[in-house]
Amino acid sequence: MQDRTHAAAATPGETVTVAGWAHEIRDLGGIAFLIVRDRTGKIQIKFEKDAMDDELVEAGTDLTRESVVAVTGEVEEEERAPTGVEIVPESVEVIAPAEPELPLDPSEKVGAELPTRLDNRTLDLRREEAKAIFEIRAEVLRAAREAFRDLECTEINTPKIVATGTEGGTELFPITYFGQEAFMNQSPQLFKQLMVGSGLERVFEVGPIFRAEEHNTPRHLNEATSIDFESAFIDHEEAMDACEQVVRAAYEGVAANCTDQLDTLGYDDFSVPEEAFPRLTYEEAIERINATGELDEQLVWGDDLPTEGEKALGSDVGGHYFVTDWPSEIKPFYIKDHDDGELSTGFDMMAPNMELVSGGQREHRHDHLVEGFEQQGLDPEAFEYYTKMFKYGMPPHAGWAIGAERLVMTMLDLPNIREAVLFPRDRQRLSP
Ligand code: ATP
Ligand code: AMO
Repeated sequence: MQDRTHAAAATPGETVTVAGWAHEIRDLGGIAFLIVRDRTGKIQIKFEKDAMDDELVEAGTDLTRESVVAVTGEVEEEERAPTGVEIVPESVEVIAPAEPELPLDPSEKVGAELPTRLDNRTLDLRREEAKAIFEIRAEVLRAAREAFRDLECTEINTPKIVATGTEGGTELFPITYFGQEAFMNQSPQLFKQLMVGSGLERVFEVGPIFRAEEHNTPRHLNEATSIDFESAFIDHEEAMDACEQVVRAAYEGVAANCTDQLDTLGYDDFSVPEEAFPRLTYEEAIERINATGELDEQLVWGDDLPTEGEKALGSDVGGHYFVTDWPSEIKPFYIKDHDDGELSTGFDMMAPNMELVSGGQREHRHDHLVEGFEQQGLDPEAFEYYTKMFKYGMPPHAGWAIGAERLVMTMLDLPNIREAVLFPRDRQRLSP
């Protein structure tokens, strides 16, 4: 619509056409109001029955909520109107009527249950709170891309249909690829590493990852969005610096550009993490978890950190932090060990009660890499497309991946990761 004016831009004295959804219809007898909502806000349309054509009044008041309408009229100042202005209509057009029974009412103050909302995302995202989350998510990705530009990265896109998995064999989704076994990719890991050996040197990707997670939890998805970074000629410490830079940039972007959305969600104390994220070694982490006394059994060297332990340590530390120097045996084959072989350069970043990032320095020496495959029970031949490039000049390199939904979830303290995905994929949900 060429001549459309947004609700928030309607200025007294002008004759405008607003178009949007019938948010609310209030008939008070001699006077009736239609509230029209668009993405910028709401505006009141006033129908004074005695002073107006019956047809016009009927068009504007005898319609169902959530119908799409276009209203033309003069904008007037009106103290009693919710936004201080209202439109005195000359014409009302119902462009797309809505059925009277809505599966979910966007104007209801109390929201519907999450499954109903997810089944009707279009209507759900007419609610300001739900919409605000996705506007913030978009800002997070915009700010992250800008931070990657500051880091002089090139954005890449890698295949999502692949021949091999990388993050442990049990979590793959198998598919059939022209009669051949294939999988949905769990991570751009191997491809991003191949690119640091190319002329690009430093890359990032924002794209889907697919994991046949066993558990249905509030923080796992079967299709998630991974924000991946990989760079030649840096070590794990510099990778953690870059990670901190990108996460902080995302918070800064939201603080600067999403004040309305934060208001809508009721955050009056949204803050950008100021301090450098502490870097605890794995050994310190298990000692501190054991000292909280929150676990029934004490952790011993070599254990992965259990969810309860992560929570206890998160409350203890209080903000984002890294866990470094993990035992080599519990990190994947592509992570480089420290010289002693016992400890790895792998790291996780916690935010603070759940894992947000994994990364590390990579094994770039061909012979060590092939040995690592064998130690993990993987067939190096299946990965030949990857390992062979390590024979032709692969620089030392490091990188990491942030789960975009976890970043939004932890930033906004959302109770369920599904709040941060338009159309989540979980064990029960394959559509919409
Ligand atoms: P009439 O306009 O013919 O007198 P009425 O008696 O139904 O019709 P009012 O008494 O003016 O209407 O108002 C009814 C209610 O609507 C009152 O509570 C009034 O405060 C409110 N109201 C009137 N005009 C507006 C407006 N432009 N915006 C918001 N609320 C209004
Ligand atoms: P990892 O498997 O730890 O590491 O994944 C990185 C980050 O991605 C997010 N994530 C998920 N989010 C929601 N649902 C899931 N099922 C899910 N799985 C992962 C998390 C997690 O921290 N290749 C390495 C990264 C690297 O070393 O560069 C990897 O995939 O936020």
